[in-house]
Amino acid sequence: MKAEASPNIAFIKYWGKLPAKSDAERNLGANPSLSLTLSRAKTTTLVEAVKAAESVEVELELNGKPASEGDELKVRAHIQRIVTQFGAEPQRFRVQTANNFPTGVGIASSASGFAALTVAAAGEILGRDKTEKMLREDSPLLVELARRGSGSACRSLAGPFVKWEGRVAQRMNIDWPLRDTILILTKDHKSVPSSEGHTRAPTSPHFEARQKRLPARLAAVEAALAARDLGRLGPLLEEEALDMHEVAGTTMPPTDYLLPETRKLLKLFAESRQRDFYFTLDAGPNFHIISEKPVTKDLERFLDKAGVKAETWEDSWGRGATLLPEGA
Ligand code: 2P0
Repeated sequence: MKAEASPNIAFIKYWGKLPAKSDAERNLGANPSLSLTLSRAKTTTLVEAVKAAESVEVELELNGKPASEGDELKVRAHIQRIVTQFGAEPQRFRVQTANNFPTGVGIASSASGFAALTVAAAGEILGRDKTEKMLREDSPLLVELARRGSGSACRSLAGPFVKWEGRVAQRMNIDWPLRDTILILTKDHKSVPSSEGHTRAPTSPHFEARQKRLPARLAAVEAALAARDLGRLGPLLEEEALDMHEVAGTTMPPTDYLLPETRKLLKLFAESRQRDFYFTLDAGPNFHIISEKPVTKDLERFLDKAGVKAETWEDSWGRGATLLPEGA
């Protein structure tokens, strides 16, 4: 069956995990996080059982090409997890997955990837009706499975705003059509995978202080969202992005995701107080610009002033993962 999911961009970031003694405890965030699910950027994933097998087997195609052994192992482990959870028979699965956006550059492709994989595999194993019901009801089981694949994936099942705390990820009762204009400064793959960044996070001398600051910041973000007040939300987003990167940049060894061009633009943002658009950053050097109105023209002026070149990807709020109709 085929499923589609979009990445999400965190307003309060998951950075650091609780120690896990079993697969069931995988990817539990050290702190709650909250995100905006996008709609235009999408991962589309087909999972098809091709024949009975003694153990779960996977043939994986990524963006139209055979995948690396490492990626195939990760996908096999995830499908195994789903087969075990639903008590299904092992089979050989054909998995074809493609992104319509650049991969590994700070547009959370592991979130959309594991959300789409979870929904497509559940659809193939349980059938369409049961899976669609689980999606409609924000099934804790789907949340659990997606999270074990990749933490942030549990926030891509629903939208537009999802809060993830411990084992629970739930859509918030807020409709606010926010935009995310992504400034792609580079399409190079990040040098340190997020999973490694998470492992290093507690070694930063700022990690504990960040954990202490987060409850108040999360509450302030929730209040600004409820009031649909961008003037209140924006500065909190920027503060949070800088806080996460401060932690990442001071771990042992340091994980500096930012480029000189990122820093030039950060300086310009700090100098420009009067604006109706605000930045956040994922685990990468590219900016996510959050606004209510289109801001491409303002951003062109910003980039010119900083002497920085970037491609833009205009996206906006979405409602989460879906199964695609037969034949799509
Ligand atoms: C987030 N990020 O909250 C944070 C902010 C990146 C920066 O979650 O190891 O790919 O697969 O659970 O979810 C990226 O980490 O990590 C991430 P795993 P994931 O969106």
